[in-house]
Amino acid sequence: MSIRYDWSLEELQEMYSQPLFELVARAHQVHQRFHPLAEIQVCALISIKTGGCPEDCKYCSQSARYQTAISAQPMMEYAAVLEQARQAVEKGATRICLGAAWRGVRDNKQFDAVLQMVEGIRALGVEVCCTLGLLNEMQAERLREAGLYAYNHNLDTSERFYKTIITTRSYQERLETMDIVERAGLSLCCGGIIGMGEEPLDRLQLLLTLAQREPHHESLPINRLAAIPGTPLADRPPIALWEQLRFIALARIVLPATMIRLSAGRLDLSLEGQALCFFAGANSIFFGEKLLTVGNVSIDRDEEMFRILGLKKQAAYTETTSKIGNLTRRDALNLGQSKTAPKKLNLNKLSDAGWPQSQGFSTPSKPNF
Ligand code: SAM
Ligand code: DTB
Ligand code: SF4
Repeated sequence: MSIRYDWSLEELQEMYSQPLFELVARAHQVHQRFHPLAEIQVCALISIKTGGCPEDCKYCSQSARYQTAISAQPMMEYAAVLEQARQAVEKGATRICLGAAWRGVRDNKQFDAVLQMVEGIRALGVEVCCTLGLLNEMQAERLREAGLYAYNHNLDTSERFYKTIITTRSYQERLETMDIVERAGLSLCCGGIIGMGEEPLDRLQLLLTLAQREPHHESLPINRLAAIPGTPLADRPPIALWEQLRFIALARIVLPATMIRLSAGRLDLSLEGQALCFFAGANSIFFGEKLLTVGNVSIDRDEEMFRILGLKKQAAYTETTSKIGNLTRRDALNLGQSKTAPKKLNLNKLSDAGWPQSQGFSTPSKPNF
């Protein structure tokens, strides 16, 4: 069972169209091989600069172009951010993500303030992540020097569908920022939104774009669209759990070592629905009553879910117990390297126990595309 970078769209289509249990069974085998099954990474979000964003992302409550309940707020003060982070850590979060409603980072006092926040939160002993929009090399370097561990920058969907959702920046600009993040030695968190009206093919194309990057990135957030009143996507119907499950399972198969985060939209899922998502390969969540601007599952309910399912919160910077050949998951993803361009892995070193496909999983003769 090795990490592959040469997946084709046809292979993804075939797997996606398998009977659900066959797809999920295969994903679960991969999950078991690469991750401790009972461990869930717990992250917390802090919206340090909310609202008033110049971008036109059709899903977002924070775009100044749409009449939503969110208005532009001043940037949060250092002390308030640190206090929120401290409380989240006390409740078990091991990664704190700071979000700003910016098109991108500018070299100004606000960025200096973000660097201070990163330093302060890093000193709490947890992983710090930022999502601040587009970024240049110098800014990525300064973030890393301040102690930043990860940077979230989502592709959101396929390049084709992206153009119908965002017109103020290109897919190519997003890809360039992703490269800058990785070249600076930061861990890349990149995922998307499902349920915006895209075709399954768009979701597959997003996965293919990510799975063909070498080495694979560390973390894939999967957001169910939070349909925000006032945005152009306000009336989108919720996506079926079955579509989400297929997407998670496929992501687990093509990005075996990557963390998969059940991000926006957990409030729409029952405990049983979430359990299925974890079984199919999800292994991270956002903890806390609020995401950036919308509500999230209460901590009490999440604690109850952890208890019922026997889940444990993953420690920060954890080397998972599963080994990939003689490499740890983090080695395999080439994490923790700094400054230099990501080095290519010698995959011949990885043990190959054979893909589950050799175990008789059938694929339907006619994929549903
Ligand atoms: N402004 C920065 C950017 O766009 O990269 C960072 C913040 S932005 C809110 C981070 C991510 O949140 C987006 O890329 C999108 O995937 C997700 N997101 C925003 N609004 C959402 C919504 N209504 N439903 C689901 N996900 C959403
Ligand atoms: C990500 O992919 N999801 C998080 C995090 N990265 C920044 C944000 C979810 C936002 C949900 C909508 C809101 O709260 O406004
Ligand atoms: Fe701005 Fe980010 Fe929202 Fe787009 S997703 S409008 S860039 S805050």
